[in-house]
Amino acid sequence: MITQGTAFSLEQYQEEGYCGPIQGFTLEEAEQGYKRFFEAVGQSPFEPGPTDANLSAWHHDKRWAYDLATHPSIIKAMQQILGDDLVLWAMHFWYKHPGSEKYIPWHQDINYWPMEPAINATAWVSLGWSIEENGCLKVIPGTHQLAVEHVQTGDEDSAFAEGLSADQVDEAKAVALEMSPGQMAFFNEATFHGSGPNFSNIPRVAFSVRYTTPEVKFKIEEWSGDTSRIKTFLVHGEDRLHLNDAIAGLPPEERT
Ligand SMILES: O=C(O)CCC(=O)C(=O)O
Repeated sequence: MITQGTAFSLEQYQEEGYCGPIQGFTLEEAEQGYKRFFEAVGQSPFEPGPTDANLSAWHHDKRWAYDLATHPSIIKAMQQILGDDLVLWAMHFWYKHPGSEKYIPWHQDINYWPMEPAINATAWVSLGWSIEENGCLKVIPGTHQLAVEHVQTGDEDSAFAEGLSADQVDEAKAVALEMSPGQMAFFNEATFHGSGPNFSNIPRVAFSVRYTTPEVKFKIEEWSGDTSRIKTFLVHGEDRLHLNDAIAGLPPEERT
């Protein structure tokens, strides 16, 4: 069910490991981001289809993506969660074209990330409609306290090779975060989350951004994925520790 979107609640985030949907962006901002997304993958929003484009780290060189990633409503909530010193370290667009059979298996993000200590807050922003039929984001409240081993999914429709095994996940407790354009949700590095295929004719266009604090060191040499996706941008406050200077990024200046 699409709801109005409440205010960010730190209490809910801390107790349940997530908070949302919240009306973070205006409808105009979301529509602009939606259009920019399709422009960037070379498609018309009226004829959305599969894409082979790399959907990660667009904020490194596209100013509009950087502006989405550092939107004031995201920063405001991140300040409550993480404090004043904020480091943006990753961004990914999550796109499911109409009829896409791919699903995101239940997982905990921290399983894939070598960061120490494990401190992360993710903002997941819906630029279009996210509903059950097009595979909206789902979370399982309270799972953010758990550390669970991941297994091979062995399923070609799974977007990830590793996920949580079915016996670890109580799907009856899952909350489907249906969202209208501009709504967003926050969750932490351990919260169980995933999403189903897109059985509808409505594309699901969203992005997530990952924030941490300067005390976290990225062990980039242990990363098995594409390390060029990881750069640290100090977007608020100060970095007194300089643990990640080797992978520090600068905001793109051009409005591309
Ligand atoms: O968009 C989705 O369905 C999954 C998103 C996700 O796994 C994430 O943001 O960490």
